[in-house]
Amino acid sequence: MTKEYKAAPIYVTRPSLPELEDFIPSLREIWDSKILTNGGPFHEKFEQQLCEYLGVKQIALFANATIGLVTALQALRITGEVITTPYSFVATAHSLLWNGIKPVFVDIDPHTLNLDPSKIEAAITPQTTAIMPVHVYGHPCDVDAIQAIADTYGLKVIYDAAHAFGVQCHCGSVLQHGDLAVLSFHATKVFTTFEGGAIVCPDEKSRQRINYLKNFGFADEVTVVAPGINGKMSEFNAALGLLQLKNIDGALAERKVIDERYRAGLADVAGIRCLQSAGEMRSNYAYFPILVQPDYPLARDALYQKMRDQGIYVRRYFYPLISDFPMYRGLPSAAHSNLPVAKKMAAQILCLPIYPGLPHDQVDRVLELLRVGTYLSGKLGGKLRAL
Ligand code: T4K
Repeated sequence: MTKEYKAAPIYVTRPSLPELEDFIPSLREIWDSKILTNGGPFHEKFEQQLCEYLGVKQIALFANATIGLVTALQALRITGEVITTPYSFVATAHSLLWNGIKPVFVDIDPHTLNLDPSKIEAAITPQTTAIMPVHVYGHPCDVDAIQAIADTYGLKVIYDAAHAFGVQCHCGSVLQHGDLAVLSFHATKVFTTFEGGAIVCPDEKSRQRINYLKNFGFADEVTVVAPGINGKMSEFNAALGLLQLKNIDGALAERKVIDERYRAGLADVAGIRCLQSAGEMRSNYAYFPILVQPDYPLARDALYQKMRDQGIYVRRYFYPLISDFPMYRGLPSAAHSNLPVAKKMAAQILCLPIYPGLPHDQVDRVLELLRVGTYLSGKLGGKLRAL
């Protein structure tokens, strides 16, 4: 028998915030100094401490990751065609369109759901100038294989690392890979500054160009070197970021416990596949994606609806595919025949709630509901999928 739940809603994520009292002294400092933005003291300190925490050389802070992606492409003077994944948040491809670049979609790997390196070469044309892969859910791409292709064909690599805060691969921070990597600090991310983002750069020269570009192109008071944009992070976001750095390890540890609880609880549920790590040395447990496979008694959308009816706001990240949105679907590379794996995965994906502070009995409530599908199916002789 199903149980009637009248509990509070459970969202796919909730931001992890410091105590308000701990933020007040920073706010007072900002009020007193009246330095609100344009690279103030909190901004400078946050950049420094982020580099140390993440183990990277240079960082340029941004107002959000989308402006970061747009600027990264400008900084590297990318034009023509860029190879990218259809399986991501729409901002990835939008950053290309904002630069007048044609996205060329390549299919994904069925295990990691990241861009499949073995399919990249066939998509390269004389117009290709770069590859924009995404570390989806914070699982690292096959960075070595992608770099080898980029080196062979003289392409730049810009990682959309919006999900990859704190992730380490075989050689340290995954953010060191590629020519540039772009982080998001949006409210829904493992590390949030309300809104925010950053570009991880290999050296001071590239950071300098990025800093000009994010400040209207100003190199000094009277010199404008490029048609830059306003992508600056404010002092408020930077001050919050500094506080967040103090709590991030605890937050990741809490996520890990929830991740393990889901995995243990789903191990014997037929038709539900949990995504495995992509070999990272340190994960950030940013999302908990499951694949609802054909042998699960409910179709993915029926399960999605059933959970929402119970106040559990799971999400279908990333369905629909970017390549199915109107501004992309006319591209030859957007054809479903070109993206069979992405199409299949987008139809099966469901992201379960995971965030620090999510009570374990709520995780169990989610698990119970996932098991109810199996129970009901038994009662109905496996006919539930057709209902
Ligand atoms: N690249 C990738 C791969 C990305 O995933 C993203 C963003 C970007 C680039 C661009 O990064 P930014 O320019 O945003 O820095 C969310 C986010 O808005 C988006 O940032 C994120 N990816 C994407 C995966 O998810 P929605 O439309 O699903 O968010 P929303 O508002 O429905 O929030 C989901 C749940 O989170 C809510 O049900 C409750 C909770 N929530 C949300 C917000 C905004 C809160 O508790 N508090 C909040 O303030 O897009």
